[in-house]
Amino acid sequence: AALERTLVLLKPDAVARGLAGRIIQRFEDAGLKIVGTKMVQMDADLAKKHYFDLEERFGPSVFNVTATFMQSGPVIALVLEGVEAVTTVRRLVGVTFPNQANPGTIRGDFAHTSKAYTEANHTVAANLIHASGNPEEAKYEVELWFPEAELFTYQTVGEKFLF
Ligand code: YYY
Repeated sequence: AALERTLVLLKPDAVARGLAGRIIQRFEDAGLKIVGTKMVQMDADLAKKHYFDLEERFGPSVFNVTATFMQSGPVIALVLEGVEAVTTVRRLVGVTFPNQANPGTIRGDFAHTSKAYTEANHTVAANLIHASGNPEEAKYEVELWFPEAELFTYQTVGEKFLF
């Protein structure tokens, strides 16, 4: 079981709805460690780099509306560290479309519809959260969002006193 880092974004809907604290609480409760965080207004360039494969996966309208949605307000970016952090975070987040996400997941509990933001005839899932899909994606995304100087090494109380 490997120690991993993963990128999480609290999307504009999560920030605007005042859910940041409660969502971050879930990650902390699960034992994940925050090793970087900041608030960011995304621009088109960052949206393109972050979602570089979305257009080829789903077509230009999915990419365009997602990029527009992601720039509609500030996001809160986090790098979380933990044992198998990438899959652990994905399980806490739930599947892409909130109306299919299980109860107990962030998307299942805090969003009930995937139809929240429509543009150019495509409706994007305003699904509160982005989380890296696999370790390669996590490496790319952590490097894209956080220079080394913005990532921190420290011991949690558990690491200091319990393990
Ligand atoms: O990793 P995850 O966010 O669950 O989904 P991805 O397949 O990476 O797609 C990224 C993002 O694009 C998704 O969160 C919503 C949006 N999207 C969409 O609105 N409609 C689709 N059919 C596919 C993706």
